[in-house]
Amino acid sequence: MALERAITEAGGDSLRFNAPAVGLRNATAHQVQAAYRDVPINAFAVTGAWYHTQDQYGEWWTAMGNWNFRDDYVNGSNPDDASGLATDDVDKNCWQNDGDTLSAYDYQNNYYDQTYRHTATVNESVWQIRDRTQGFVLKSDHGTHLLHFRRIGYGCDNKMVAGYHFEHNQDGDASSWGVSISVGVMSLSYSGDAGDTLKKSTPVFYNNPPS
Ligand SMILES: [Ca+2]
Ligand SMILES: [Ca+2]
Repeated sequence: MALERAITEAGGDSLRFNAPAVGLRNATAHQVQAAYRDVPINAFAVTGAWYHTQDQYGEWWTAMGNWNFRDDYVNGSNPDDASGLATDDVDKNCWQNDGDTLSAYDYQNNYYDQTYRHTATVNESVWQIRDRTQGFVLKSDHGTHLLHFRRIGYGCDNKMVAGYHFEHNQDGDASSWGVSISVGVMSLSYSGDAGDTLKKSTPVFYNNPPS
């Protein structure tokens, strides 16, 4: 708030500014600074899908979530971002959790390894992404989050549902967060200041088992 403080000291908040880049006219210094600080709604997008794999080693349904920042969005900072994938209706008589993975890349597809598993249950997977910038590049520009189920039996209807969630945050000081997640929603509780956050969720998505 250095700008606002300087303006207050120079004569108060009566000064008005135009900031067309963030859609503001005749705004106070405080409003302009807040608008530039917020994470823009189009900073990133999320998608989700199930895919099916079958080979000589077995058969799997995999829930997949993807996030992708605008290539020109370059702001990564504390706290860690959150990538969350949740499933439901997976009949464990036929399908066994077979692990989760997350892969992150910059916009030129260079792999970024500063990602950490936060929570893994039989139906859910949440990872932390240490979003950082280097040379005007966001190291975690995009990535893929997978949760695999391997067939262990027959006789189920094999219908499954999933939801994918991604929360970006920046310029906070919280050192950690806790999470609750379902296919419909993911909620983070930060240990301190979250900074500015933007969360996006896919609609719940279904697999398409052969009948
Ligand atoms: Ca991108
Ligand atoms: Ca962050």
